Amino acid sequence: MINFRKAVMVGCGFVGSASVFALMQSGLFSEIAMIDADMDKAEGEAMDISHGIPFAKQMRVYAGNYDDVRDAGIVIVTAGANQKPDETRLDLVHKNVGIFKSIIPEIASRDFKGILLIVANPVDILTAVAQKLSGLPENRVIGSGTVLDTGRLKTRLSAHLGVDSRSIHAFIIGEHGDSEIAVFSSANVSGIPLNDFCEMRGHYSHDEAEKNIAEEVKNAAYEIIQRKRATYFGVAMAVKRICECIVRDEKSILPVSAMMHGELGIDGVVLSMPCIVGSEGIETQVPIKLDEDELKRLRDSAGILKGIIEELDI
Ligand code: 6V0
Repeated sequence: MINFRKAVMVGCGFVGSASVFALMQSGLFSEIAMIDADMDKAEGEAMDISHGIPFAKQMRVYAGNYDDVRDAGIVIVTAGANQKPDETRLDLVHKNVGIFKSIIPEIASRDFKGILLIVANPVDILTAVAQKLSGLPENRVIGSGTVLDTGRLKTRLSAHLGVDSRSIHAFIIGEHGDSEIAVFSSANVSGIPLNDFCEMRGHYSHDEAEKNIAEEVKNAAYEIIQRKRATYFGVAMAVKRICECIVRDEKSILPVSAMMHGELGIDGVVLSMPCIVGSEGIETQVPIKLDEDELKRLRDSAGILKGIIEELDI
């Protein structure tokens, strides 16, 4: 029987342990098993995080093994190399595909019935790899995609406009990486078109501001890695938000990595697109409006990812 109150984290490095720390505080799960190639690391992180439980909600966090996957509602994969300074996410592909070849068959062989959430980078490509290696239905293998980047965009716009980031509706779509696209054409603040709201707040140089903000969001990971060698708190909250949508069947719209089947003329490639997310994983994609330039850049982004996927030996 599937237990939606049980999660398994594969990979207990910066991202895996920060995510379990956020999930422990969320009250979403009654147990989280932590798995890592380095067993001591999994044990140490589980011990450390579990000592915070008396200050949150009762649950169990422990070092587990792949048999824990059997009845889990969600398995999250953060195992893999991270970016070093001056490395792109796409530079990680061969290392992390190799790691996925050892992890995903372990999950698939446990007759896993829940949702597989991929976070390791390059996340869109590794989601496609996990879909293929697991043989699970595509809706149940989702990537964290540009949920984090969209959070970064909202954080930046919130500071620019002096308004709560949760009142801003805007998405980063495409690759979680250098070819990502900030969709400003349909962005709005509680229904008010973004440019109108900007003018209400005394900002009139729309093109320049959009260009600067999109660049800052795209380069955020590089800036953080340069300073502290890894990024993990922001993504941990993105992981928590995606798990919330799944466990509570919220049907919220999040830009997760999803397989494209001809939408917007893009086929056979996993990209981050706004999707309705609930207990079945991805229910459906949401066709947000793009202008001509955004659509062209999305198709270019798809072309880059497709070229890489076609070269992989999976
Ligand atoms: P890290 O701190 O090096 O942790 C990686 C962990 O994976 C280590 O503890 C390893 O022991 C473990 N590991 C390696 N191979 C295996 C294996 N075969 N089985 C089990 N465990 C294994 O890296 P960090 O946690 O910083 O990053 C992990 C991944 O997340 C990287 O690919 C990052 O690029 C990616 N990120 C993804 C983000 C997103 O928005 N999707 C954001 C930030 C980082």
